[in-house]
Amino acid sequence: MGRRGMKITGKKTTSILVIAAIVIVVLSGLVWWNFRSQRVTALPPADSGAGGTLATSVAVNLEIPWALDFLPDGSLVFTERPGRVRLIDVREGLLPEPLLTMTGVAHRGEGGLLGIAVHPAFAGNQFIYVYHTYEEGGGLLNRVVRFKMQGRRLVEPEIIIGGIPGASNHNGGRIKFGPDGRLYITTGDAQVPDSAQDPDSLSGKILRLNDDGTVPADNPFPGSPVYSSGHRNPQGLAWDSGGRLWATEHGAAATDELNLIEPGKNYGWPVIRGEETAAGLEAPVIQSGSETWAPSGAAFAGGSIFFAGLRSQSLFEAVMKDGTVTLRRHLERNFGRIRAVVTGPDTFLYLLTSNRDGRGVPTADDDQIIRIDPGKL
Ligand SMILES: [Ca+2]
Repeated sequence: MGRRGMKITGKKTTSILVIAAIVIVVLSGLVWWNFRSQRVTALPPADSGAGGTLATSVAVNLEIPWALDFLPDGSLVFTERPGRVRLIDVREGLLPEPLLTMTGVAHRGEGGLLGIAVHPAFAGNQFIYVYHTYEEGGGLLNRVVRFKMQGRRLVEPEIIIGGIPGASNHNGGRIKFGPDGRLYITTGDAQVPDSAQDPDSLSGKILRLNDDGTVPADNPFPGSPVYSSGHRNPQGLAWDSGGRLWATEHGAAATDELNLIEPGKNYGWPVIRGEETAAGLEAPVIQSGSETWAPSGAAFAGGSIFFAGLRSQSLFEAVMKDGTVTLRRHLERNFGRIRAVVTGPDTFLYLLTSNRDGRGVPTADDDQIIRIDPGKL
């Protein structure tokens, strides 16, 4: 019937059909091109490193990015220390408007808007957690706040834990969900070294909480959020394939540390440092001796713990093999100060530079998020 009908209606219908077909083809092409170009400006495809590209810039002209995490669709959320939470949409790229410009952030010294963590069940609850410094009663404190992502905004702030001692330096600030679904939080000694040894103080600790801020029943000290103590200024957390927790820590004038964290243990600050040991105190697995790494964020990938180096302007890799740990150093002075390293869902490493934090020498593109192919290091 159709073929016969077309013959009957003649040339006019044929012309309309041809024009319609051309319009459809052109529109499809535009949609495809637009989609493709958006993907290119967003996250470079995972195979773009083929042929020798070690590093790809994912975002430029940022202001002191401190932490990042991934949403289930592969988009990235990250903090900028002055108080912004921003989104790199997997299709549209870096959005000019922040998801949130936080009020009440005390951006002083090393403090400000620091850690960020996406809830493991984000697809169901849309929860995103941040750690930030704030001012109260003339002093500085830190807290973790949970938001709900609604469209392209973060709404309904809920304080998960507050009153963590703060200072212009030594605020800790890394937050991450562990494989056990608990939220782990690093806190600094807030420039009061002895507080790291005080079991009743939240400073100089790694804390462990349920996602609503309550204390898990299986924490090492009943009723306390304290998971480990004796830390000076830990800023990196990563779990290896065996579920073991590793943490990086800024030492005093060098003696930076990589520690294997076990519940209830005391990591020694300020009683021991460097190679020193003492009964009841844990020595680091590796430490920097007279060198300064200034280690911050950490990530596990390919059997190694990677960690970012600020003063050292390097990406470190603690290679774990046959029960020994060997340190390798990568990208020295390639990108300046490195604040964090995160393993992406594509198994690439994502680095955050920190060249605009007042201690670096920024280039025209700084600060940046850079994707690294770990297979090419
Ligand atoms: Ca220590």
